[in-house]
Amino acid sequence: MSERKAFFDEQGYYVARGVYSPEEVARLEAEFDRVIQQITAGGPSITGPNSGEDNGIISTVNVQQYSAYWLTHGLLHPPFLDIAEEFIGPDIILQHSSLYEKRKASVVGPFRMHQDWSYVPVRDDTMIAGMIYVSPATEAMGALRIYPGTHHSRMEDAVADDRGVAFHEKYPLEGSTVLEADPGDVVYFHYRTVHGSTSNQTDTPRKAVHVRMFSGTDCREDPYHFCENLVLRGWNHHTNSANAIKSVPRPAE
Ligand SMILES: O=C(O)CCC(=O)C(=O)O
Repeated sequence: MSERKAFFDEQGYYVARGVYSPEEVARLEAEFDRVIQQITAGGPSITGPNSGEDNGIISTVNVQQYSAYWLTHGLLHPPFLDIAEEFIGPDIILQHSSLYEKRKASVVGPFRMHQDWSYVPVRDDTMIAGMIYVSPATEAMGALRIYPGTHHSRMEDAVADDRGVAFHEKYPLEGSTVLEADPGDVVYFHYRTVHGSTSNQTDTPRKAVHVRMFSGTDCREDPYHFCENLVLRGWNHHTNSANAIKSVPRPAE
């Protein structure tokens, strides 16, 4: 087992430095900015989940539905997938990606501590995120924060909203480990790793794309939950002629 894999298995995260070259980051950032322009053209109300003027977040899911360069040179970038493969094996399926631009704001949060598993549970818990940075992410800019080693169990109430009062008392934003990063770095973390982030206190936007991936031998607990189901590497062992269609109709109740 590689040292990287041993670290990831024990700590639930890994910060990979310089996965993308400065030239690649420049193009990825330009296309990131174009996405932001496109989704804000009609005003902030058309932007995606977690967006809000008060929390400084502009977001959308699925950057690969906007930009071919992000698909071919971001998500399919061989060094990016080589590291993911060390963690979840040779069959890598895209659940979805999330683009977040975090601008200056003064709210607490905007991502209170949580685990991701309850939002997209998969049977064998192979889901990870690879968070690709195309800007710097310092503590003041609201870099990702985690509690190392918390991925060993699914915790109930580990959600970012007010349902998990006891959880938020146990895992406050203060006291967590800040994972600062440079453009081109990737922060990988397991979907049970407790994570969150504060708002950006600076005038420099923090720009990142989270790529959520699971093993092709694993499968979603809820087959009706939205999923790109795109094979980034290897094989999807659970695709069949019924679920290969993009939108699976929910049966009538
Ligand atoms: O981008 C961040 O700072 C955190 C995002 C997050 O926690 C999430 O998408 O689950």
